[in-house]
Amino acid sequence: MKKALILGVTGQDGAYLADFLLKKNYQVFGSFRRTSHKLFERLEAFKILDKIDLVKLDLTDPISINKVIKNTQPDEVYNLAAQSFVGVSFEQPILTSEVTGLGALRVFDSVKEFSPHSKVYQASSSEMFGNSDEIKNEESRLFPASPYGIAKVYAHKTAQFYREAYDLFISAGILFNHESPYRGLEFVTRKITHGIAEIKNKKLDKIHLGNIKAKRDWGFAGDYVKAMWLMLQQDEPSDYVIATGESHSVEEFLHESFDYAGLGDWRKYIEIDKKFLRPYDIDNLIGDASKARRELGWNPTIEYHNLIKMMIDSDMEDVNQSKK
Ligand code: GDR
Repeated sequence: MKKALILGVTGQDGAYLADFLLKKNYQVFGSFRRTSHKLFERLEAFKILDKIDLVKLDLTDPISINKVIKNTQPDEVYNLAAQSFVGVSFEQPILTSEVTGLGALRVFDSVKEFSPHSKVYQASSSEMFGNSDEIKNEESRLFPASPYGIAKVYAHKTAQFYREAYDLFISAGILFNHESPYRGLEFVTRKITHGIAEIKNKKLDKIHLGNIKAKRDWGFAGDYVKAMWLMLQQDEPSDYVIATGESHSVEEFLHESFDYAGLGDWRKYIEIDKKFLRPYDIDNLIGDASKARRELGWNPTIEYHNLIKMMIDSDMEDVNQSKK
């Protein structure tokens, strides 16, 4: 039985990936960090909490990382742990660099010292590219536009360096935005779909948003975790862009979501609130996943329109259930 260690198993991607690997018969170790909010709700929703070997680990604490890597000796390590909210990174740039940037270095170094046979997946991000009109691929220039993006570039470059210098198998997936019914409520897609369900049920009057002109390449998280796994099944490590190849603005997302929910004109329900505007934002991101299609045989199965339907249907069901 293969052993996988998922760092950050309590997040959206952690839950989808754990479910995927359990179905492939892996023994799954999942790391979590002590926090005050509901930690395991996604794993409970997937009904896999009791199937995962939970281990306590904090990316700021190398002793905890070394202990877990040494004791588990995983075949595959997935580094999904991060301070992953771009907006927060402007307010907490040092914490973001510590966790998202240096945290990755600590993981790679721990693997080098204690489990060099492990194959490692590093969660790199489209946020590393910053602003420019070109469609991004693995060779595109990195010009990050947030403390989060800068920390991800540091981790990405460190992954490439450890791969070359120490001959480790480290692959980096440059993932564009990926959403699902399990997306955190602070991210814009889920904030909208969850807000719509609450508006329909008269629990909310308006959704407060920031820059609704921004465009993103939105895919389905369930498809994207499969790409992570495929990267570690190759003979050689590499970098891969994972994206759908089309982008839509937050405005378009609003239009389509409110339309599908039968609420009519979205403008009646949206208020722009300065609080949600970032000091600097990326206007548009589109990825070219040709390399992943060619080398991994990866393809997204759920596109934008169906993603919106899936998220709204799920949020409507949750709100209706909480009424019972
Ligand atoms: P992003 O996702 O920053 O692209 O990073 P997010 O959903 O937070 O923002 C997308 C775009 O929507 C605009 N926006 C708002 N965003 C939020 N969160 N809340 C709002 O109220 C709001 N109004 C407008 C943003 O300004 C932005 O332009 C995500 C994260 O998952 C990262 O961890 C990951 O690396 C990248 O995707 C790929």
